[in-house]
Amino acid sequence: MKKTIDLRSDTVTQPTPEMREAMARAEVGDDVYGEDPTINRLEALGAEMVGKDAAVFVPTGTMGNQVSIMARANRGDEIIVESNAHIFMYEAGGPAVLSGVQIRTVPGTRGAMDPEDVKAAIREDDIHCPRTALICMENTHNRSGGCVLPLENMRAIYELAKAQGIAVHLDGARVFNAAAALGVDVKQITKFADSVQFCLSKGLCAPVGSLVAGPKDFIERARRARKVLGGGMRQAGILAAAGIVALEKMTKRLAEDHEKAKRLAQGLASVPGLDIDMSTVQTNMVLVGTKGAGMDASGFAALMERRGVLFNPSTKYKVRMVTHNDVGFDDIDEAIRRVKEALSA
Ligand code: TLP
Repeated sequence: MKKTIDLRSDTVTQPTPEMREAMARAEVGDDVYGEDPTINRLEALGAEMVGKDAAVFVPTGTMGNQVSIMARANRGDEIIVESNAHIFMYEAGGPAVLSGVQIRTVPGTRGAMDPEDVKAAIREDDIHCPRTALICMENTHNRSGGCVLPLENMRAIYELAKAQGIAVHLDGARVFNAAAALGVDVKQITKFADSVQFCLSKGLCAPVGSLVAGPKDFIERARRARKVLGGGMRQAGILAAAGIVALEKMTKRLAEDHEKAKRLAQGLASVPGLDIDMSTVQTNMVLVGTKGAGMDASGFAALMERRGVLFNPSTKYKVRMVTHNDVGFDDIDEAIRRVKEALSA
């Protein structure tokens, strides 16, 4: 049996042995009473790492984004989001369902909105118009293939939002990948947002969980919103214990996943028919165009699934491959070999 090489997402990562040990030993309590010492430790650590006053532990990145919107917006408000953002594309209409807000999209270049476009999208104070309650950015940007938002772009958007008294939220599901790619402390990124959601369960390998961090009063509202959504967990310190390992240890190894993505991209770029824009291979994702190989993305994914290499279509003619802790450099070489074999057959 050939080994399956799973490049569908970094969400498929298994918790590390150190995480499992920490989970088994975790001291726990009822977190709805604020009595889980391990969750309290994770929240304090997470807040400190991203330079915010407080944090709240949530089960998923989606819930993290949604409670952030709920804590900022009133019904009938509008939020500004990049047109390919996860919040707009993949959260099942959550902002409309949960917060009663409408989304105003602004196009991006590799996820980065033009500050002039953002400025133009902010509503006037007019009885006819919705109120602009929040501006969201996403770093790294998933649908552009894990591209990193330039810090200057984030700064410009943050400053114009501040000038108008509008809050900024960062969907930082993979913000530690962005920090690793830029070679900066993550605070250099999160300082351009009032709140940030970051995932422990993706490249950082925890089985479950995200943190939302921001000012104290905002986190109190987010905690209440989490309760509304049924996300008030009890002895979830078992999960937070893995999250602590994720933050303390796994944030330091992400550059290795980026090296694997580069190696994968370089290997596949030489395969006739496949098309890769190397300048977008900045973190742990590779977008591969399939049109030249006479296949659409789902055809290519199905072909390779039969050969034990898993990845997902991203658009009609592009697949997304994601590197992570559970694929080694040898797996990357093997995946390239299997693709070459499949396309020459
Ligand atoms: N992304 C998943 C899928 O939902 C697409 C993936 O495999 O990449 N923000 C961003 C930028 C994300 O990429 C994701 C997950 C989330 C939020 C949501 O996190 P979860 O899956 O924990 O709800």
